[in-house]
Amino acid sequence: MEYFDNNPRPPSLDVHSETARTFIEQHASQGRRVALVTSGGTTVPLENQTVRFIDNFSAGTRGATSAEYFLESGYAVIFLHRQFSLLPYARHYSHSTNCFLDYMTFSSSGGVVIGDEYQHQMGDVLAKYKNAKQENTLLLLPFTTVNEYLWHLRDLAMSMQPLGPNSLFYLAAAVSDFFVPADRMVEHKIQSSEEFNSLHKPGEAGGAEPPAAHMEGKKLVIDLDPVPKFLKLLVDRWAPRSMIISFKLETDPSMLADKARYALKKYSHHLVIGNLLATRKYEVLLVSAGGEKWLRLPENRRSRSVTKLQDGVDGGDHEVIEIEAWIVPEIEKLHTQMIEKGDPRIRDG
Ligand code: PAZ
Repeated sequence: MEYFDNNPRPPSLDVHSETARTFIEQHASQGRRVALVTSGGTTVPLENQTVRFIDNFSAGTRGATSAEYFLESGYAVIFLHRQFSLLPYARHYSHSTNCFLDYMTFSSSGGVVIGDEYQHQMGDVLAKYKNAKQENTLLLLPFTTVNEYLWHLRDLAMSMQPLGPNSLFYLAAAVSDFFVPADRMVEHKIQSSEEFNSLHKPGEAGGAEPPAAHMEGKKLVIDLDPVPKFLKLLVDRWAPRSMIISFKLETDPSMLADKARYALKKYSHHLVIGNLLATRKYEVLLVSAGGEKWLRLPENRRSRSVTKLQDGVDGGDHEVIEIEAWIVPEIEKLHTQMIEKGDPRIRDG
């Protein structure tokens, strides 16, 4: 594919590929299903020595939470995530709403211990985390840019091919639709002051065209190329025997179902999960060849807490449910059907 001829292979890929291959071989030999979960937003750098970049919205909550439920369901998980976004298990304690230090206190002897009120919840998370480590069922691979993401996705998909239908792609990352191709990227920081920006000339980035991001007078002009439709390639070429689940994020409720249906038709994969930015934590729309279904948490089971220290209860006495606890079993069921009865897309001709 032209994209990979023209955009540089990330230096981290060789080591990540090697680690992933070993991980996949281990789980293939144990007959375990492997899920590649992508998570977090990709960046689009404007300069090669990057000072400025465009980002995509995503905290990584969907990916990190789902990864935990896949692990609980017996999958091994390759967690391809935006560097410094939320991670499975650590997500409960790591982000800015709560500092992990808030969970700690001094014991009577002066040592540091977990506060009594957090012992139970933390012990639970710790046990699952330790189990994933011991069984080597969770592999964390970071990306930052959309280019790193695409190279990793292709490479991991090829490495997962020997797993056949025992492999699953859960594409929760928010991937940029536009990017700056390598031959239109300037090397150095774009100068905002007119005295210096006259140094930037058309063709400076090395290609025939002007740099994708450049100053015109006082204005920064950014002219991005479309990111190639990688989902088509994943479905048709890189992972033709895998179960593939994509996400569709919208902000306009009137568009969500149509866009999700359109994506399913266009890419012919297994499932599109539609979600709205404002309600993504408690409702999603599942669209597959078998039909459509909303998963909606009851009001009294949605997390209303602004801080994680209060997570677990909703202010009443109902336990909070994470919507991923409902999404992942739906997927597991579809995946089992596909493994046992064959790929519905192929049977239906
Ligand atoms: O990471 P998060 O929990 O804050 O958000 C999750 C999400 C909305 C990014 C994800 O559910 C999603 O829809 N990902 C695909 C986005 C897209 O490219 O359409």
